[in-house]
Amino acid sequence: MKILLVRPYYFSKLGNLEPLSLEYLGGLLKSLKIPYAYHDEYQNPIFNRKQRLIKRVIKEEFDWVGFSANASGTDYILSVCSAIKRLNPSIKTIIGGVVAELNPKELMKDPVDVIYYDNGLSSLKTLCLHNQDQQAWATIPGISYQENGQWVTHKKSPPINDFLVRPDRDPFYKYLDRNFIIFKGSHALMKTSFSCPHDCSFCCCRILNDGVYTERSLDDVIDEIKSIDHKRIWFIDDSFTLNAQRVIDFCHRIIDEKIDKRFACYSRADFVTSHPDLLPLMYEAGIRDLSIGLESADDETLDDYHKHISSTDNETAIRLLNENGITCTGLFVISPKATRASFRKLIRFIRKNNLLYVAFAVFTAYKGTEAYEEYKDKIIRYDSKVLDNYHLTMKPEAMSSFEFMLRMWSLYALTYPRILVRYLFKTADQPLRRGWI
Ligand code: B12
Ligand code: SF4
Repeated sequence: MKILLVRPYYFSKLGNLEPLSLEYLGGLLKSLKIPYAYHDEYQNPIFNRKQRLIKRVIKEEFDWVGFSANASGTDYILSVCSAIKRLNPSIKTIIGGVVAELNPKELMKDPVDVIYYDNGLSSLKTLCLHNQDQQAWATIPGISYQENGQWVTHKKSPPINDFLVRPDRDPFYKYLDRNFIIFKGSHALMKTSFSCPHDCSFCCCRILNDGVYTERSLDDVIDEIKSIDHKRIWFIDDSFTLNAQRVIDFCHRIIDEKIDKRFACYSRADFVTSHPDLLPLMYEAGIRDLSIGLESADDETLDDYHKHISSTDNETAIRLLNENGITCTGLFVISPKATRASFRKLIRFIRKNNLLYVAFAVFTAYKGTEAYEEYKDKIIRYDSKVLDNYHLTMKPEAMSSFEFMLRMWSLYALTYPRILVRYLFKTADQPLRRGWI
């Protein structure tokens, strides 16, 4: 078995980060001594990318090609699988990732050999060890494959609270000079917990791991942190602060063991407002950046999203973080119900609360979420290309699509110049500071 691990190209100017999903697969393959290579399209020129990938598969004689699929890459992945099969039908194609896990039916197409949606990597280990013997696949949980022209689907393994292996961080170190989060510098990625118990209607993260929130052991987490040769780490847990006691234990371990790193993570406003006393400890441990799903400046929209947090709570959270020297990165989801007044209100909210770092996503009802069930009849476009939070998938209720997108991009135009100037003046990491410089 010789496998090529592919991350399809995606549009993003806001960051260039390691393909952690593939690095975990690489870690497993390395432990099994199975030859593998990475093909990260984000690091290659975009033109000719399909031909380049297919040429590499054939030239380097890979007999398996594995793709990590987000909704925005699915159509492309399927078209590459078709092209590979046309050239050499004996090459096996396997697809994993969020789409496989939440929506495997979408991938049940002829050029696909295996869909991998299991929790964790133990089934992949078994599959790698029995890759030639399709009869042995019959007992592997969390996979789907064709048998006599029919798709066979297997139940998943129970939720996991650990990966079997450490990621192989070769791609991270190899492309470190290109690695960045806009205006925040390079970051290594780490995942220390799985899923989220909250019920935000648009969120697909909460459905992963069968919707069960679990945590890796702190010993293991600390051990991995020490093994990463980089100063800044971004915990990409869906929310790193769901368990306050774990946050406290984490901070004490970092401080006691004199680990000198800077951490960023996702969190919720209600954690900050319920535990303001923990913020100085978090700062001391090196946690300097909390990305918080503030979502909207309107309470009705927050209710609509099932956020269970009010706009006033969001304001309190931003103030508390600013006062404690921790950057609050505000993440907003712009609803198709947004009116002109709500766009204006959002800008006023950002200015009033001295929020520097912000990111805006167009509301997208991903399959598998509650929002999809609510909005599916209103969806007018659902091809992969538009499933990237930068495009509309349904008609805005209060204005034309053109005006909505214009207002959406204006949000960036009105906020990013200030971040740029503060970044250039090296004051972007001083949350209490107001103004442009
Ligand atoms: C970090 C992150 C990013 C980073 C880096 C992405 C990356 N690593 O490639 C950045 C910021 C660049 C990013 C960009 C985007 N992201 Co993003 N991202 C995430 C996040 C927070 C973590 C992903 C991750 O690395 N997890 C850790 C790894 C180890 O876990 P994993 O991906 O689940 O992989 C495991 C299994 O799925 C499986 N597996 C994965 N791939 C494969 C392949 C094979 C062959 C096999 C066998 C198994 C397998 O094995 C892994 C180990 O168990 C997720 C949220 C989440 N909870 O997943 C969103 C998430 C994946 N992103 C999302 C989106 C929408 C995007 C963007 C479109 C946003 C944008 N407008 O920029 C882009 C597009 C990226 C793309 N590749 O297409 C959505 C996807 C929604 C969907 N239904 O597809 C998610 C779920 C967040 C959300 N909004 O709900 N993202
Ligand atoms: S948006 Fe955040 S808080 Fe809400 S369910 Fe998803 S991960 Fe949890």
